[in-house]
Amino acid sequence: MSAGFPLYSAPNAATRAAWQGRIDGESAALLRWHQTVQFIDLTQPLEHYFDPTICFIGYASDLGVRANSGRVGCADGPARLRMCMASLPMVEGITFIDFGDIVAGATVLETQEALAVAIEKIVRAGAMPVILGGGHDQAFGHFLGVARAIGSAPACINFDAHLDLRPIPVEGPNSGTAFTQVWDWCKASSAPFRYIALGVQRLANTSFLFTRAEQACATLVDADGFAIDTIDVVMDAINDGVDEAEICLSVDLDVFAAGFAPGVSAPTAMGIAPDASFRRVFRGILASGLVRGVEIAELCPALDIDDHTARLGAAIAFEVALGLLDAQNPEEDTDGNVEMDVDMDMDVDPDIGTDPEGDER
Ligand SMILES: [Mn+2]
Repeated sequence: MSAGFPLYSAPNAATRAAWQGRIDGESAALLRWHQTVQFIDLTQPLEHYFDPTICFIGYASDLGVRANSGRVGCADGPARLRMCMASLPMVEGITFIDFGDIVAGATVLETQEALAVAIEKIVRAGAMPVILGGGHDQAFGHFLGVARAIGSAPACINFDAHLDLRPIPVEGPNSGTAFTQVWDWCKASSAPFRYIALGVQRLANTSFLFTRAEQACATLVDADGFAIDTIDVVMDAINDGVDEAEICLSVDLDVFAAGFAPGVSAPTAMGIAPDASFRRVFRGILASGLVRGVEIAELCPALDIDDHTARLGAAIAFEVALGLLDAQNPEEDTDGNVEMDVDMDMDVDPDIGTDPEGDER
């Protein structure tokens, strides 16, 4: 803990212990994330990161899930994600830093504010924060930190079975209210609320919540939208919703079907698959170069089966690293399918699957 950085826990022995994994050698071509990740105390002055840099910060709190009557345990999510990311192969050109964790305070609001302080500092230093969750109440801290750093309201793109637009109870916010908080913040700041919810489940939200989404002028793509032949429609919808703003990108792991993501507070029977359709959309968003922060939310290790959900979260972090490279080098179309137009035109090439490099990863 530190004055100015409330509820912050700098990388410690447990943080380092999580980053253990296979060692094939020390040459660049053999390295894995755990061999190169740096540990930095966020309370220290940061250099400016001119090269692509991913900064992990854990949101080790399930206060919001508890307050939302969900199954608790996601406070252990950050540690498990680190363990599953440890042996991922190095992505050349990306620097990885672990800044430790935000830990739960007395209230959700206080914990969100602590995250916002950390995110603002990371974004101001020119790096890409990747929040390791943690309850989805983290999304408001994420938004707030980015908004303060860039001086405007970013768009929120949220892969989630749930709309997370619940009214805020008198007791305070919870894991189902983060985007209501963003909406309220935007109203209070006379800023547009740009909310794009992807993979939304009809059965996971009451019609009251869909009405609220309509009132908020949110862009919704339901789970059926994630088919290879509808990606261009999804991309157009995202483009329209983002409206050239900078982006906070959120992945609530319960957007995926329970078979892929059992280790979440609220599993989704018919969720989307982490397949090529999802990956093309996810990469397309990152390739825009407008993403200022990413979060992986709601991993609950105690409910997981053989780390399926934790590994999926780690795989998403890997996609972020690849996407960040794509965003840096838009002319090098390593993906092979998504046009990386810096004008935020994330249309998909109609010749899907014809590029021999397209399926390499
Ligand atoms: Mn959520």
